[in-house]
Amino acid sequence: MKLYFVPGACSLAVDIALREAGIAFEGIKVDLENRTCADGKAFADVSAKGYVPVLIDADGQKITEMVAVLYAVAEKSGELAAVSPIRLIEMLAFISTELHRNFRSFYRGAEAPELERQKKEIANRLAMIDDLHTGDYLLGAEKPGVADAYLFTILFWCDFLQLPKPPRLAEYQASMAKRTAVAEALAFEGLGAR
Ligand SMILES: N[C@@H](CCC(=O)N[C@@H](CS)C(=O)NCC(=O)O)C(=O)O
Repeated sequence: MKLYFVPGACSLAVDIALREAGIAFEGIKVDLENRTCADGKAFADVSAKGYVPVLIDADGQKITEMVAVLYAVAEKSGELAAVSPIRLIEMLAFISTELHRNFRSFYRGAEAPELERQKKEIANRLAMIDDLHTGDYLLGAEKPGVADAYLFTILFWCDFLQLPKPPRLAEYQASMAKRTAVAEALAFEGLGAR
């Protein structure tokens, strides 16, 4: 299995999820500026869409889009036996199409009023997840799954951009950061723990 990733990008969630699931993979770094990959390929040949993550599974199947990639990891890890697939897709879609999308403006040179609008939406959406989050991990699971890896990545971006987080989610993030899989993924991508 291969994962094309950009350090600290949304692909970090897949990196964490694969490690958490104990699924062996080769991580291939993508240089977005030069559109090249560490395996010598042109990024355009790996991803016609021009973004990470790209997961090549054990059968050589290419999977893109966060929801599909993380769902595929959940399927392979056996997580679907422990959580409702519908609830998992619901959570992944919320993080992907609502929260993740809110961060785009910060990387695309948006003006201050637009950034303020996005900050408010991020705060509202994190508060919604905080309300739903009652146990140690999302969806009432006993161990972290793919949605946790995605939420951790979003909280990591909040730190990077100095955005506030609900206190309980900050505690959740701190406890996730202590996990071996998370520490290994951060170290592999050359990112310090926050
Ligand atoms: N719809 C895509 C979005 C993925 C995405 O936003 N990837 C970003 C990193 S977080 C990226 O690779 N951007 C490439 C670029 O900005 O050139 C998905 O869900 O996978």
